[in-house]
Amino acid sequence: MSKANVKVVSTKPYEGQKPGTSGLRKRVKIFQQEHYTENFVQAIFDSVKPEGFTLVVGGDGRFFSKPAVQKIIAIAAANGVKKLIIGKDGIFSTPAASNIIRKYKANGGILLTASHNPGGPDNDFGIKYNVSNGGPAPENITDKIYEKTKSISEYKLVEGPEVDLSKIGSTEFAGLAIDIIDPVKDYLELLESIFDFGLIKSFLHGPSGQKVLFDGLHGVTGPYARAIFVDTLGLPESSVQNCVALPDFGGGHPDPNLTYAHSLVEAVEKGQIPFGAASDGDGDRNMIYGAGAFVTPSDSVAVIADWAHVIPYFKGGLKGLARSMPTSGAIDYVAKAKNVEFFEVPTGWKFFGNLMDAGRLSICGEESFGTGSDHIREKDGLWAVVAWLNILAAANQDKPGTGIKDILLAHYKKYGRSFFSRYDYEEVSSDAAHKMVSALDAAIKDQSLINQTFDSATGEFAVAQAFVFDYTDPIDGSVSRNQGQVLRFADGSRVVFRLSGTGSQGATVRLYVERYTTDPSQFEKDTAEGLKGLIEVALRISKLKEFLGRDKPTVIT
Ligand code: VG1
Ligand code: CO
Repeated sequence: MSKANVKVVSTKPYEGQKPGTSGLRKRVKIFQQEHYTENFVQAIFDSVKPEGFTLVVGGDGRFFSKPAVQKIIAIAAANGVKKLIIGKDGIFSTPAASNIIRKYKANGGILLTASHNPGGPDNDFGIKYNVSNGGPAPENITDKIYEKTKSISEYKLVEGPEVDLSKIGSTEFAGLAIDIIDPVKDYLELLESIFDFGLIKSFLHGPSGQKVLFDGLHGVTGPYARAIFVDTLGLPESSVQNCVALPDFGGGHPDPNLTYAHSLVEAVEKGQIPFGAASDGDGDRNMIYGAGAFVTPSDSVAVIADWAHVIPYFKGGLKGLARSMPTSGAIDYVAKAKNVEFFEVPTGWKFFGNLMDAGRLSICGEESFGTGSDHIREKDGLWAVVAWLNILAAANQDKPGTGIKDILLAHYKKYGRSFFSRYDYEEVSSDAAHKMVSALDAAIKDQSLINQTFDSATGEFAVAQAFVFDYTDPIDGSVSRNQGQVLRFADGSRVVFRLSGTGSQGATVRLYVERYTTDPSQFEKDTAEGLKGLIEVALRISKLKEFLGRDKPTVIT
């Protein structure tokens, strides 16, 4: 491409282009401001120096994706990128994009998603940079990008006709090679290489086969789910619902939990469907939910780790297990029993990548409905769903009729049960949230809570430890501070306070509560009942209601 084609555009920095837990997420209207998107893309390029790079581009197809892809093409061409691999119509689920980066040895990728945040002209858009291992850029890179956004004065682009994203094949734009590819094919091949599809198929079509329902919540997983459940596993069309991907997710909140995935919950309960599942807007989250049996994400990853030997990909054994800090300790017990390394990392999938690259981590998860393994470097919703089907298929070989609940109860019997719940207080004032955090910080600093006993409806809780979670990456030694405030109680229960890093407006306070028990009479109890007293105590210690002026959380998961 001749330099003459490159147009240099003057611009001014926008405030607040700091990537959060998983990329930059803002309202679409913010991204639509003149130069806003271009500034951020140029800041990425100024940070990673993409001359000669092959980059993967695609996302969950939400509103504003297509214009964003065209902008990226024009800016990439001017910044010396060699090739872009783009999903047809600009589509890649987040796990599929991670796989494409790895499989085609790309230098990185730009993912266009705000994940489970609602989409459409009045909702959210997002841009995330992933590196060559297929995972989200680590903090040293996102910090650099943010610094660049604060001083940017110009960006470069090449003007040219829009690239037709709907045609699979190779093309070019001002010397930049472009491959438009099928977003589903490579991902399906990947899952087929991991799981025992033959076993799953014979189970589902056999005498103890269970009805399956997957809900795509109108997110990006629709076409992927159809390829897996209908085309490959031969299930009827009725085994998938809301699987037409829509740019506004049908006006819904594409987050697979008991509150937002009510379309799944209702259908499962109404039809008494033994195996139900859902995924989020960009396909990296999952919820496993059968009639009368909800699997908490913290339990889900522990069960998958415990049953890993039935999944062909893990036949060689497990390298290590991990969870994010606020996630319950259920998986810790599995790691101990299997005698493998265990890691506790800060919230956000980017922290698992180094451990996987170093060959020390096989399976990991987050309480926020994220589960995955080292087959890619993002959490993977459909991977978790098929993992559960693989486990059920194997369990039914031994004992026909085994369902989700039987697997959970057997797990509790073997390892004990961790009750876990998260309360989210969304879009509260940043000021109020920071005041609450400061008050907790002060109490942690002077250790005044230690040995204090708090009464509750379900007994006493004595504070044993109070600390701020800081993390040192065991591979590269990088340090991430202030990753949440933790209170540990004498009976092993735990409460964590953390500010969200994915919200697009105001602040979101998360309260995580966990209580472990080996008492079999509690294994079938309701989570809310099991945690009642502890939640009361957490609210009292933090004075959360007074600080935030909220009587009830926005969402309970
Ligand atoms: C939330 C979750 C976190 C997850 C992140 C991205 O972050 O708590 O566990 O990794 O979302 O998930 P935060 O900072 O808001 O708590 V997704 O599906 O948005 O890529
Ligand atoms: Co997501």
